Amino acid sequence: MRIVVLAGGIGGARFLRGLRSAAPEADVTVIGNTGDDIHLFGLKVCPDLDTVMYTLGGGIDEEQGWGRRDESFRVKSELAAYGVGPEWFGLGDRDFATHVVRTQMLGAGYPLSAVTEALCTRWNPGVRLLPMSDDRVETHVAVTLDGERRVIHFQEYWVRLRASVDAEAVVPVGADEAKPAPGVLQALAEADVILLPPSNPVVSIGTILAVPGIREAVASAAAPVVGLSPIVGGAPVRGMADKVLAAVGVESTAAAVARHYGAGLLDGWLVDTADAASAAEVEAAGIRCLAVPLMMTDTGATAAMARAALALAEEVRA
Ligand code: FO1
Repeated sequence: MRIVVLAGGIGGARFLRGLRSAAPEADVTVIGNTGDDIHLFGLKVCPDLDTVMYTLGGGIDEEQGWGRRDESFRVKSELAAYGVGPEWFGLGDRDFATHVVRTQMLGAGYPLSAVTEALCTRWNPGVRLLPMSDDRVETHVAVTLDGERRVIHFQEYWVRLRASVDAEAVVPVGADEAKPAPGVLQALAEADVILLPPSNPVVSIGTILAVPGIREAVASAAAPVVGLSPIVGGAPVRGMADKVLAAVGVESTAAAVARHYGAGLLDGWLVDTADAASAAEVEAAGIRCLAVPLMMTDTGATAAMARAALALAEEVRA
């Protein structure tokens, strides 16, 4: 079975771990968000691709969900001693090596998709990890700080400000001109199932869908498309998705997120049992909806979510 998953960072990566456990024989292609990418200290950092790669490859810091396990921050403090920041972004020594290799290969002319494939030969994630695009796309967020309207990088909004101010607009800069990376459209066309994990619907999956051709390829794919709600009981399970949902005028409820994706994209939607009452509203929007536990507390619980998504895909295919 060929499964294609559109994934952001921590939520996407943990879901993929459950999926691999639920369907070990499946051929899984991951289309990763690169809108969170940032250039720091002359290096290209791809947080979501790395989070998927490290999580599936066994190198992730399990507790925080991003960055390397057993990490140290000597390079960062040496840079700070030179007055070179930003200090608010935690790049560790082990992680630095990944960005050095990536930047070196990009500088030598390799596209990000080839670089990602090369990095994955070390980590063996057990999936084919594709960036959504080889072209530069950067998510920016419009905010008002000290009475002044500013547009800042998504990482500054997320990490430095901890989404503490309203996101007035979210813009995937460069997405309009970006092309899907090699293999992306083909994987979607040949998929047996397409899954949208409980990743951020705006800045993760929304950014992937903003690359011209990808939304159309998902919507027109022969495969059933099933998503899992990142909102449980009216709040994001993790992160600050409510802030960026508000920026696009979407309420933070499981049903509102399903309607945001729409019946043109989604065939099936899983909500948490806490939101079982909203299933009728989702079905009224033309999307088959079931309520199952959606807390990724461990790989067993996450594998059960993946099995439920695959079963729903079979049901809507019939
Ligand atoms: N998240 C944080 O909350 N603080 C950090 O300092 C931080 C650093 C970081 C470095 C590399 C990396 O791959 C991810 C990192 N993240 C950090 C996670 C990242 O900001 C986001 O969670 C994602 O971009 C959203 O998916």
